Amino acid sequence: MTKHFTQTLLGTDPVIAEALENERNRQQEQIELIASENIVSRSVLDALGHEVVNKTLEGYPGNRFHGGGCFVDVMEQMAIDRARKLFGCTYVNVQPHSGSQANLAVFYLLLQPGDKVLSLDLAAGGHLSHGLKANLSGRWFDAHHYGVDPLSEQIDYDKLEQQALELRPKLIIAGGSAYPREIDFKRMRQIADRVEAWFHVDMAHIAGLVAGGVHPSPFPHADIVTCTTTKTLRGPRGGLILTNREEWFKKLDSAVFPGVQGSIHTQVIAAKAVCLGEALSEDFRRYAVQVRSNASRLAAVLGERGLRIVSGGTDTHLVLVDLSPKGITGKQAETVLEKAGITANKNAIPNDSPRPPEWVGLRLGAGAATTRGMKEREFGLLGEMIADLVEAEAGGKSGAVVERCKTLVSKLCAEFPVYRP
Ligand code: DSN
Repeated sequence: MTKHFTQTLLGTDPVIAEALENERNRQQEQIELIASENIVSRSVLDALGHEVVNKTLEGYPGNRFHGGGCFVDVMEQMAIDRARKLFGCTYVNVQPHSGSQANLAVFYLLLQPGDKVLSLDLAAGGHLSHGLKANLSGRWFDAHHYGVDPLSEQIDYDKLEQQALELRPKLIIAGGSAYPREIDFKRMRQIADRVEAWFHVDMAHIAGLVAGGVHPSPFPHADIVTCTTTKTLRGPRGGLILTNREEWFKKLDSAVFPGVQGSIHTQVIAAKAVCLGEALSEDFRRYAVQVRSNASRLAAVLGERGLRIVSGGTDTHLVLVDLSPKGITGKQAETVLEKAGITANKNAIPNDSPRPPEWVGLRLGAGAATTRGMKEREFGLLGEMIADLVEAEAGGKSGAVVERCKTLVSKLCAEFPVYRP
């Protein structure tokens, strides 16, 4: 046998082997609060690291452009069937390489360049693939955005309706990456119907909450739904497209391949099937309930400690903090948290500066730490630590607080290990 098949990474590429080991340790030793992250199961990792990665395939189960696809057909069909059951819909495409690719395929299916799109503003929690000028979706399509009410910081559906009536968009998009509240899909459907627009829900962040029954489903209201399998759904990096509109089934197949993608990522298809199977379990429903409860606890403690929570709370896994009353930026908060071993990210809040270094938002998510087994008690402690760190940073003297929090973070990480006991 050639050594190609026997040498380990440590032997062939110690630089990358070491970086991977460091990343593994980082994940064990830091508490992950980035809202788009989670920690996949050992079974999902097994699928991602499998020899199936070697297989090239285009097309769909039973109708491939290459031979040798019979086992991947089983995996892809299983992923499709499980996603259908999980989300209660008739068509699922499991091939998109990411959520952005899934969204691009929807644009490809429904729009012509120059068509009008109405989506949530990025600073109000939208997503770049919904028409940001710097993204292809904003360059090739005429994207307009709705915001949130200045007082409630939640979607103002009456205003959105007015905007839709004036604009007459071809597509209205709900969802994004930093909107912490429940979305009224029924109301948005009514608005879309009034202006004869298609209604697309991008449930990337909340897919796991929908699957677990703790957030209303976009079905039956949406014409089309996209998501990632990554975030609260706790699977591999990749996207899904779902619909019940039979007239689109074949067109959607073609929109994904060959419309915007070539061959599939076979190892990811296998891992998607695994994560979708997991999401059908009672354990996952309990997980989703715990995620929401943990996020609520985090928001409550931060609020009690005098931090301003955008929209006053959360209905999801996500908490958005406005740091402007404390006089520090999101970047400063992100940095001081990381020094203490807590990973989070700066984020725009409604009406924030267009310049990321000036953003005053801090986005926190409960998905990953809940997977480690942390509950309300630990999220209460995390809230206290975050408040202490923000105050210390605002006061210009964070050293001692960072050291104290680091010790507590280490204890929590040891108590709730990742992969290895
Ligand atoms: N959309 C980005 C986020 O929410 O962090 C990545 O998925």
